[in-house]
Amino acid sequence: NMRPSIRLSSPDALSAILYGGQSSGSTPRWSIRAWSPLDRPGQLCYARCMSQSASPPLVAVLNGPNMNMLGLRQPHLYGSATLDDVEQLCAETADQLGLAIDFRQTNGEGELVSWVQECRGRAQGIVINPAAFTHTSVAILDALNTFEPPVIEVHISNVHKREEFRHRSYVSLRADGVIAGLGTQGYTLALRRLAHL
Ligand code: DHK
Repeated sequence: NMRPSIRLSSPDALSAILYGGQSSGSTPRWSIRAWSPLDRPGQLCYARCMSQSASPPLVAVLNGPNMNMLGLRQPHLYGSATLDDVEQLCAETADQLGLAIDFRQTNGEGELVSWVQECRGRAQGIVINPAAFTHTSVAILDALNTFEPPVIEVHISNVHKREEFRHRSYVSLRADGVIAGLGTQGYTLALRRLAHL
């Protein structure tokens, strides 16, 4: 039962192996398997293979107030990377994972609520850093509760190591996962998690 393999590279960072087997006649039977190089070795992602021809799953990466000041604001807490740097990091990671992202920032609570509502039926996941609204906004929690796919809450700083009022998160009542204190890497880890769900 010979199983020769041919490695193909495709433009969207997926690789594939063609398996050829001899059927009873002389016509080879071929099957194609694809996986993302970022997945654990040997893990085959048939779902991604199936979706190769369709558009990649969309993840919204939403940022709340003052995140536009990243790189300038309290660098001892938030680091020196700017929000543009974070967007680029997310875009690179999404590309590797076969995801598309819609990366946004707003200082307005209502706008963030509207963006979450717009994700319904459009995005397959949300990564959200609601910033200060995390600790105050029932409206953002309610909006997230209208969205069924996975939601990951991200905070650059470790909010639990900071003031008491930052220890409470309304968004955590909805989030499927919470990442805090891992710096801007938290965003890429959230994308990785969504790619596996
Ligand atoms: C960002 C903010 O702006 C704060 O209001 C949050 C969060 C923490 C962060 O760590 O990314 O309390």
